Amino acid sequence: MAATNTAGGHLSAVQTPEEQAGQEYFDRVIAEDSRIEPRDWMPEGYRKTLVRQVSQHAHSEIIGMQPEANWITRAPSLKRKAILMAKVQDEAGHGLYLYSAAETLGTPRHVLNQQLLSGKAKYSSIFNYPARTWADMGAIGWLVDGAAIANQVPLCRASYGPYGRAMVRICKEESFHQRQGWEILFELSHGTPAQKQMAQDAVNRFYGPALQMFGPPDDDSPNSRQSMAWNIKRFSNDELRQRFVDMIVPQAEALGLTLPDPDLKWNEERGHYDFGELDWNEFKSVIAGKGPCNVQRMQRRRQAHENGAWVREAAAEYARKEAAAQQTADTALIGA
Ligand code: BYC
Repeated sequence: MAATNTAGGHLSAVQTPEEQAGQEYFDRVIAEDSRIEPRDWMPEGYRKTLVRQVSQHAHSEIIGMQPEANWITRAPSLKRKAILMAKVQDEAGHGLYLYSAAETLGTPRHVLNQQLLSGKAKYSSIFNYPARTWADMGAIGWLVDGAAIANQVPLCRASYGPYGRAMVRICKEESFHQRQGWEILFELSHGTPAQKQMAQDAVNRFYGPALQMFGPPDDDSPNSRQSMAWNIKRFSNDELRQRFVDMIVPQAEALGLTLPDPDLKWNEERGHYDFGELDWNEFKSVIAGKGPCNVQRMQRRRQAHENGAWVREAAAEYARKEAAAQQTADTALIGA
């Protein structure tokens, strides 16, 4: 009969001596709050959870390029265009670090990619909303990247080494992204009344979906408990959401903008801001594929994948030729 240990690992009666030793090492590393590395033994559930979370995160970065790429050609100045292009390129980089981290767990990149293209794998709900105006670039930077930072800074300490290390670099770049969003909104909110209104509209549209990025409420989050026991997640979805709300309320005041929640108010007793219930039916519908842009986002991704086929073929052919040339050189060396 299988039993579960404190770290959520599986102490099965049928474990081989090697597996038992691996399990003991794993449990010790988790208890010491240290790191598991790719060659270490790990429970299947731990590996699966990480592949799921890390690859979904990678897919989010890649799909997340679309709403902003949509504004590169319409950015209001050369400087803004250059900054936005750099940001979108950073998202591609984040996707690559994360796919690489996921690959160290044994699932090849093309399989992960296939899971995205077939619609089997999820990506963040937030990227299924349209970016309607230039102010949305500000709201995405400030709120979406802000939420991403609040969620991802604790992931720098995730127990799986390659994931935690990838997150360190990602978080550094995300803080620049958030600053650029803040700056766009600050300029608009201190511009003409029409510009200020445009900034307010963008914040009104992105506030709720940004808060939903942290995932469902804790009592409706099937994965949190185990992920926290394994030191993958350090805080629950609701804890991080609260932390984010507490952070953005004074920032909104500094921007001269309001957050669209009549229930938002300081709670002296809790030492936190109270905030209203989010629309969880909308959240469920978006992650079920029925958000405003799900179909468009997936169509674009599939099209981009097909358009990139010649690059993959050329790279594979180049690698084949290099390997053949190397083999010829090695043979010549042996013969000499
Ligand atoms: N959207 O048990 P739960 C970025 C799913 S990229 C869609 O709480 P977990 C950025 C969840 O996957 C932002 N699905 O799950 C990029 C699970 O379904 P499955 C992405 C969501 O894993 C470009 C089910 O709901 N960030 O920041 O413990 C430009 C139950 O949830 C969402 C990351 O991926 C959602 N919002 O916690 C700018 C960070 N929320 O898989 C910015 C890493 C939940 O069981 N990921 N689901 O079928 C995490 O921290 C965690 O995976 C989550 C969810 C907090 C997201």
